[in-house]
Amino acid sequence: MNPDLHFEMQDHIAVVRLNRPSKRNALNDGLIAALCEVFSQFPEHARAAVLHGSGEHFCAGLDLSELQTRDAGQGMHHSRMWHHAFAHIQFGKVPVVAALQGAVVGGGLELAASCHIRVADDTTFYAWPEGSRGIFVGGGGAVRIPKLIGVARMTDMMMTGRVYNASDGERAGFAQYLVPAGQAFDKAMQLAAQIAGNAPLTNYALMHALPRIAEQPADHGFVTESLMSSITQAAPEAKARVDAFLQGRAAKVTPKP
Ligand code: 1HE
Repeated sequence: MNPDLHFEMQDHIAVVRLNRPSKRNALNDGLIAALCEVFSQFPEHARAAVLHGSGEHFCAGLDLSELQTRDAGQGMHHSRMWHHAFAHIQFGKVPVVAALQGAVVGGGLELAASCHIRVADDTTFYAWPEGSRGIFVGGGGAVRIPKLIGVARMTDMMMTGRVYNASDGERAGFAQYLVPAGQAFDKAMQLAAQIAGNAPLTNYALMHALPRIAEQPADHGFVTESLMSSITQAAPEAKARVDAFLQGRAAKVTPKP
C-alpha cells in the first residue's frame, strides 16, 4: 500500500485518508493509482465510506511538480487516469462521504465532487487555481462541478480566481453540511453509519441510477425510474421495512427542531 494513502475498516465503514500533509495532500500519479485501487477493492462487508485528509488541508489538487514533464498526449492519458480513478469513487460499491477542511482546491475539489456527500468544517475554502496557472480542469470537474454550483459560478471562479469560504461554499452547493472547525470527520462518520443502515438496493439506486436518470431525456428517465422503483420495492428488505412502519415499529418522519 502507498504510504500516502491510509485505509482501514471501522465496522462497516471504509475509512480512506489522504496522508501527504507535507505537500497538502497534493495528488501525484501514485496517489491517484492508490485511490483507484482502494476504492475498487473494498471488502464485502463495507456499506459506506468516508474520505478525508491528514493535516490542515483536505487537498491542494494536482501535484504541480509532475505537470512540468507532460506533453499534450501524456496530459490526455493523465486526465483519463483521474477519470478512471474517480469513477471508482462515484460509481463504486458504496456511498462515499467526504470530510473537508482547509484547502479544497483544483483537483482536490474534483476529488471531493466525485463523492456523494460533502461535509465541510469552518476552515474550508474552495478555489480553482487552474485559472491562474494557465491550465484547465482535468479530473472530471467540468462535468461534476456545474452540477453542484452551476456553470456561471465555476466560470467566475476560474476566470477571476475567486475563493469561496466555508459558508459561501455551502450556500453555493459545494457542501451539504457545514460544521465547526475540526468536526467534519466525526460528522462524516455519523452520516456514513446512517447510510450503512439503508437497504443496499436503495443506496445502489441513489449512486448508480439517480445521476444517470437525471441526465436522460425525461421520457427515458421516467422509464428508468420505474424500473429502479419496481426492483427496490420487490426486495424482501423493502417489504420488511414497510411492514415495520405499518406495525408501528419503525421511526416516523419528525419535524426538524
Ligand atoms: C504542492 C502543491 C501542489 C502545495 N503541487 N506541491 N493546486 C494549486 O495550485 C494549489 C497550490 N497550493 C496552494 O495554494 C497552497 O499550498 C495551499 C493553499 C494548498 C496550502 O498553503 P500552505 O501555506 O499551507 O502550504 P505551502 O507552504 O504553500 O505548501 C507546503 C508544501 O506543499 C510546499 O512544498 P515545500 O517542499 O516547499 O514544503 C508546496 O510546494 C507543496 N504543495 N500544493 C505540488 N498542488 C487533473 S487536473 C487538476 C488541476 C489542478 O489541480 S491545478 C491546481 C493545483
